[in-house]
This record gives sequence, structure tokens and C-alpha cells, in this order.
Amino acid sequence: MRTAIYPGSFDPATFGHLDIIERSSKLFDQLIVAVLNNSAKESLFSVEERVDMLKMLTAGCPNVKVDSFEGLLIDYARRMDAGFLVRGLRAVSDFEYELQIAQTNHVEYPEIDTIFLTTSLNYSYLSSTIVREFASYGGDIRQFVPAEIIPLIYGKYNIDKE
Ligand code: COD
Repeated sequence: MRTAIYPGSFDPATFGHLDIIERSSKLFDQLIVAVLNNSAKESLFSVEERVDMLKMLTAGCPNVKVDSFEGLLIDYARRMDAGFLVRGLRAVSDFEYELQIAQTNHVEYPEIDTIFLTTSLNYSYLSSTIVREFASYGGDIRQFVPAEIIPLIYGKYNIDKE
């Protein structure tokens, strides 16, 4: 079975993430969307909340599983017997960092390859940071994230918005 892991913070998941999930799920038998559990990094949503949101948003994709992990991604990939890591590329700045990580991971675990999917043009500007920034000021985030999670995001900022 060809298993791939799509790791990330997903704080929160955006249309950009969902686009990568949908496209990469077609390339593998199983895609594991893995949320990093990093207690050292402050996040808007807890790991459990992010996993629940992703489960809800990927419910229509039968070969997509949502999980969380701690520690090194490569160790998690080994435990899950995954042969591939999926990453999304938005800009050259993403690539410089990602290339270094992919090569390090490959040296550590040569059985694994990192597959890069370029962002769909309409989401190339989009990041979880932008969503949080807009939402914190009550800005319109309908173009950025699915409708189901909009109230959850505003709720974090105590904003009551239709
Ligand atoms: N279009 C396309 N792709 C996108 C978009 C978009 N609009 N937005 C985000 N993406 C891609 C990102 O490029 C990334 O590939 C993925 O979606 C997830 O993005 P984020 O921002 O939610 O998550 P990241 O990139 O902060 O996640 C980083 C990890 C958690 C994967 C990383 O820190 C990690 O593996 N940590 C574990 C420790 C480890 O192993 N470190 C490596 C040391 S060599």
C-alpha cells in the first residue's frame, strides 16, 4: 500500500491545505494528514480541535485519515510505514526551506521521498497566519476557509459574526 503523510500545523486548515489534500489523495492509496503536536509553540486551536476540524473537512475523502504526531516527522513516518511526505509549495521562499528539510529527511530515512505539489494559483497567497490575522480583526475570511469552520475561528476571538 502506498501511504503518504501530509504534515502541518493546520492552525486553522485553509482552502490551500484542502486543495493539496484533495489533489494528493488521488496519488496514493492512503493519505495521512498529520497535525504536529508542539507544546512549545502557541497555537490558536488545540491539536484535538485541529484534528476534529480536519476530520470534518475531509469526511468525503475515503482514503484520507487524520492523525497527530509529536517529535520528529521522520520518526512518525517510519512508525506509520509511509513511503512519501507531501508538502505544498507557494513560493520560492517555501522551496528553499523545504528542500533542506526534504534532503535531511531523505538522508535520515532513505526509503522516504518528499513530493511537492505547487499551490493552485488562486490560493498562492493563502496561509493560516493570514486567516488568523484577518479573523482577529473581524475581517471577512469566507474566501480563505470553509464555511463550517468560520464560526469556530471567530469564536476564538470572541467575535460574533454571521
Ligand atoms: N497552498 C498550497 N500549500 C499550502 C498552502 C497554500 N495556500 N498553505 C499551506 N500550504 C502547505 C505548506 O507549504 C505546507 O507544506 C503544508 O501546507 C502545511 O502548512 P502549515 O503552515 O500548516 O504547516 P507547517 O509548514 O508549519 O508544518 C511544519 C511541520 C509541522 C511539518 C514541521 O515543523 C515538522 O515536521 N515538524 C516536526 C519536527 C521535524 O521533524 N522537523 C524537521 C527537522 S529536519
